[in-house]
Amino acid sequence: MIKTRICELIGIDYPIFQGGMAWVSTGELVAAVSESGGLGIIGSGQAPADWLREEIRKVKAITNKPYGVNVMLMSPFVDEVMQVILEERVPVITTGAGNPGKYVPKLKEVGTKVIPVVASVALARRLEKAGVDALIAEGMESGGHIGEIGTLPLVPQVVDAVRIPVIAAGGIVDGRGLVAALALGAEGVQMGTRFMCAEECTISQLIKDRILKAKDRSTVITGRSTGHPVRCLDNRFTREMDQHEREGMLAAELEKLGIGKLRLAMVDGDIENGSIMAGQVAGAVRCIEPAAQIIQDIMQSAEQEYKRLSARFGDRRA
Ligand code: TUI
Repeated sequence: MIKTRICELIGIDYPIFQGGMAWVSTGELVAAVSESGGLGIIGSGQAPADWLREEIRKVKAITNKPYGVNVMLMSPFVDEVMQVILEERVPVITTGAGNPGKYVPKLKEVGTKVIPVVASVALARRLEKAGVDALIAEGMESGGHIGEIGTLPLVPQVVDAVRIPVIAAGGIVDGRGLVAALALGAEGVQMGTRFMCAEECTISQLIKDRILKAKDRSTVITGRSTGHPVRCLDNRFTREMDQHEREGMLAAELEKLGIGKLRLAMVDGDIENGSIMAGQVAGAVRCIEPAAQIIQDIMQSAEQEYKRLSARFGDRRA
């Protein structure tokens, strides 16, 4: 049985987080993941507070198990979203795209566990000092808004810099990834792209089909010149953005062209003009299956992989 400090800290059976994804991880998927023993996380993105409260209530109506909310710190509604989180006594929050330090004391007061996503050692150190409970070290293999360091170099450097538990994210899709993350010193994994293809995920079927068709080189990074690089599946939208960037379009104009494009992809299923944020593992997602099956498959194959490694390389005297 693979159990770590993170399982104990938040009361989950398996050290698997379903990454909070705007327009993707809504109440249905989150409840299914949490009910299966992982941690489902609502992606609040740039949604208003009322929307979030409804999704939280959906989850609470289906499961009594712990769940989380991801707060996108660049959202114009971030303060109202934090207020809903405090009022609804959300068990766990994760944060992305910024430094959540100023919210930590109030969240801790109501018992919400705070687990920020970091893409650098410097921010990891600062947030441990601010009192967060754990960290997610996310490499640039991830989908969506990304940092600059790959998961393999980032995770051990963050692990060595802090004492709180670290969860690895970016480029993880199966049991081999979980064992690799544990080898790097992480105590769990966060996965987004694979859960996009969970049966309970309510995104357009056209997006799920597009992920199943993806290959290893199907993702690209756009928006480097804006300071907010984003990884998505290659399509008409990314090619147009790329051309605008090469022609020197200003950051503000580029950002304007991105508005509404994530929803256009995930909800409306526009696979050419929408922004299909997904990680480099898109090429390794094989099928659409229930969230419970994804979690069982990861845990089973991780244990198998661990046994294979022990039999091949383990010291039998140990
Ligand atoms: O946040 C994410 N992934 C996201 S957010 C998102 S919505 C969006 N859409 C367009 C542009 C920007 C956002 C889609 N995907 N992942 C977590 C993450 N956080 N990755 C990288 C970071 C990060 C980056 C810089 C965290 C902190 C940071 O610096 C903060 C500081 O003050 O040092």
